[in-house]
Parts: sequence; structure tokens; C-alpha cells
Amino acid sequence: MNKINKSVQLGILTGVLVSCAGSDKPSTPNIIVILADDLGYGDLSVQGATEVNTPNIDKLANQGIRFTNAYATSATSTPSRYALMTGMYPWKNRDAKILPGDAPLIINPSQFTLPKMMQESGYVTGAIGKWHLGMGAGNVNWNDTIKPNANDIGFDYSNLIAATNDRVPTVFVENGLVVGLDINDPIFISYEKNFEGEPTALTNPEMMKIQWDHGHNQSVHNGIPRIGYQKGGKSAMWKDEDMADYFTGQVKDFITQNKNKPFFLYFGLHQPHVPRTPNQRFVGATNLGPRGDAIVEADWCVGELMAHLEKEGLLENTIVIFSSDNGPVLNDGYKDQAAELANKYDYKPAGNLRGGKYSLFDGGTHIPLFVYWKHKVQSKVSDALICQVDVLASIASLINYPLKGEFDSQNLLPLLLGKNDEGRKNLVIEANGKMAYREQDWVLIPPYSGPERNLTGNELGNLPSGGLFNLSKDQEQLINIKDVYADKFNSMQKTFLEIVGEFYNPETEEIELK
Ligand code: NG6
Ligand code: CA
Repeated sequence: MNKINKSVQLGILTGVLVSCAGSDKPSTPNIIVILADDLGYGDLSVQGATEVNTPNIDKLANQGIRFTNAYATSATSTPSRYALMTGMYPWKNRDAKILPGDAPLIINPSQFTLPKMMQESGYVTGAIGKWHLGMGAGNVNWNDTIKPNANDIGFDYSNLIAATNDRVPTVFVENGLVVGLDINDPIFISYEKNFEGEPTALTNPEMMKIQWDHGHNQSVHNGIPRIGYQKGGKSAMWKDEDMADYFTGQVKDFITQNKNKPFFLYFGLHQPHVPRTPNQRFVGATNLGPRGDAIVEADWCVGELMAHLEKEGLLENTIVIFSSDNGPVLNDGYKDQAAELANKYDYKPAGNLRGGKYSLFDGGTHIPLFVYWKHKVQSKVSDALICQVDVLASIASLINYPLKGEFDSQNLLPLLLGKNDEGRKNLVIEANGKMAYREQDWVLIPPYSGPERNLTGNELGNLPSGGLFNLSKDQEQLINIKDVYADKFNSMQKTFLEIVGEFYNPETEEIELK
């Protein structure tokens, strides 16, 4: 056989193989994790919200598994997301705390991650939306490729806001490059001091269409005062009101481009984190002002994603996990009427739970979690204890990935797919560097001094003599039974200290790496 014939033959053979693969759905389902930002347990109609209607997210809950005892590891974003990505408790990494927008990447590129696991298993991986895990190695030059970035910890594609929507840089970063940057107008970022001659919320209050309440009085972009200083990069600056459309478009493109391969997609919704800037289409959707309207916008994003999966014929081959990075907050630093209107309509963003974002009380970390997989996962409500950190080991089990090393992530795959109701036995939660401990229905809050509330008005859970609560009888954590059940308090404290070990320093009450 001559050379040409051989290659023709090979070509035919390849063609046959390709068409086989094309007609057969991959055996590994696509996985999408949608993580809202500061969405509380009670912020969805399916969880009892009175003033917001969230039919698209409700559908995931009603037609999938709705977990009523699901947790983020932490009451703020960075540590919570760190746990999801790495399968490790965030208090084991001293950098896993609320990051400024110019913070270096806190996940070491040599560290094992959920997206790396997916990549190694033949998945195409994407991260779109809110990041908040740092970028670069410090002293970032935003005018060049930022290294390391999300792509160095396992994502083939990334299109992200570096930190939060209230922090500079107010630009999208795609695969390590600022989107739409004009090299003649380079961008500079500082969290230390302003750039000479640049306006701030304090020097130029007339620039603001939204007023700050606490913090948030530095650079003003799009009429919104931010945390941090930014100079230049005008052509690249996002318009907050269009962010939902931008990211939803990116998500659809990613799905379409990868519809013939197994994919893993992390979609970090920016709602309802401050500043709450729903697109005009959603303004007035609720009685709650921008915060409620932003939740309706988030629901729209989810609806668009699901409709797109259906359009591409992927619904039955895609697991959708929906959750939130931490509990809710009303006044998180802008005067947007969230607290006043919630009060007026007796709206409870954390449902029955005490506290909210920043809190060691349940409202800080007890969040919505739903798993939807059309025709594969039956509709169910589960009250088993589960945490976002468990996603890594559970997905590993699903795709038969042999995990090596030790993880805080537990394999709860049967629970995640509704096959049993066996959750975790215990969980350490974290807020502002302090830890609490849940064991079945009991919650131990070790003694902590410190203020009762921060500027948001949320209760932090600092109890100078500590606390013990039984959630099965007292979901609202109103009755501290630590003296009545002193033995339980002591035995839980012992187990807690065994688990957190060297990371807890009772003297400074801080998590400490020794
Ligand atoms: C706080 C900000 C708050 C929010 C939070 C991070 C002030 C006064 N408050 O420091 O507005 O940005 O950080 O939220 O600046 S998180 O959900 O990303 O963790
Ligand atoms: Ca958050």
C-alpha cells in the first residue's frame, strides 16, 4: 500500500471513530456549579422568600434535591470559594480571607484542585464570573498577562472579575488579560493610596449615582464608589448594569463551544453582592429595591443557562449544582435601602436563621444548595448535613478519579445524587478568622470576645462565654444551652480542638498557623 492510500484509509477510520463518539453521549456528565454571592437561605421563593419570585432557581430545587442543611465553609467569599476549589478547610490557609482586588492568587499552582481533577479526567473546564481567589504573584501589572491566573489552577478558560463588584479593578480578566484594554490608556491599581489627581468619592461626591454608607469611598466608576484606587483603563471598565448579560453570554458561548466534550463550568454569579445594580429590565421587579431586584436578575441568569442547556440538548447529561458562597447581608456598605425595605416588608433573607454574612451563627454559612440532573436525580428534600467542600471528593467518586492525599472534602456522592441520606457527622465553620463546630444537630460556638455586630448590623456570633445550640429544637439559635448541657459543651469543645488542632489558638482567638 502506498503512502497516499494509507492516509486515506486512516482518514476513513478516524472518521468512523469520530462519528461513533459524536452519536454517543459521553459517559461523564457535564458539571456546572453556579455559586451566587451573598444569597441567603431565605432569599429564594422555594425557601420561603415572600417578596422575591425565583422560578428558575426554584425549578432546580423542586425537580432536584433541595438540601436544608447545607453549608459553605465560611461566612465570607474568599475562604468559602477556596474550600470549594481545593476540597480543604480554608482556615488551613492563612491567606484565605477577604482579599483585595490586587491580591496574589492564594491557590498554589502546584496544589490539587477540583478543576485540575476535571481536566485530568478529560473535561474542558471554565470559570466565568466572580473569582475572589487572587490573581498574579503580587504587584500585578494589569497591562500584561497576569500570571499565575485561574488557568494555572485547572481552568482551560476563564473570564472573571478579579475580586468583587465593589472592588477595583472594575474590569473583566479573560485568561489572564484585561478585556478591552487600550494600550494607550494603561490601567493601574492600588489599595494603599490614590493616584495623583484622580477623583474619589470623598473629593468628588457629585460623581456618584449610588451613595456609600461605610467603606466604599475611594475610586468612583460608573457613578459607583469602590474599594481601592484605579487609574486609567477607561475602555476596559465594566458597566455594572450589563454584567449579568455579559457573563450569561459568556456562559452560553462556553456551553455551545464545548457541547461535544464533557465540561466542567464554574459560574460565579455576582448577585446580590453590593453594589446591587440590576439591569433596567429588573428594576422594580420586587418591593425590596436593588437587592431584591438583583436576586430576580440572578434567577434570570439561571433560567437563561438552563434554557441554553436544553437548546443544546444537554439537559439530561448535565449535573447542575446551585449554591451561595455565604449568608446574606442587607447594608454591606451602600445606601441602597436594602435594610429599610426588608424591615418594611418583614423580609428575612436568612429565613429563620440567626445572623448572616460574617456571622458564626447559622445565617453566616447555612446556605441554599440544590442538585439538579434531569431524569437522573429524583425530586427530594434532604436534611442531611453537607458542605460545599464535599463537592470535590463526591465528584471524584462520580467520575472514578482516584484521589491521592488527605482532604477535608468527604465523598457524599450517594447523598448528592439522592440515593441515600447519609451526610457528614460534623463540620467546622469559619467567620472572620474564628471557628465554630457543628456535630449532627448541635452547634458549639467557642468563647470569643469582640463586638456583637459589625457595621452591617449583622450579629457576628461573638459570645464571651461561648454557646451551645440544638438546631433540631431551636433552629433560630435563640436558646444558649451550654450550661444546661455542660458535658456536651465540653465534649464538643474537645472534639473541635482535636479537629482544628494547631490552627486554633484559644489565647488570641485567632486561627494560627504554627
Ligand atoms: C467587606 C466590604 C463588603 C464586602 C466584603 C466582601 C467594607 C466596609 N465592606 O470588607 O462590602 O465587599 O468585604 O464580601 O469595605 S464577600 O462576599 O466577597 O466576602
Ligand atoms: Ca459573598
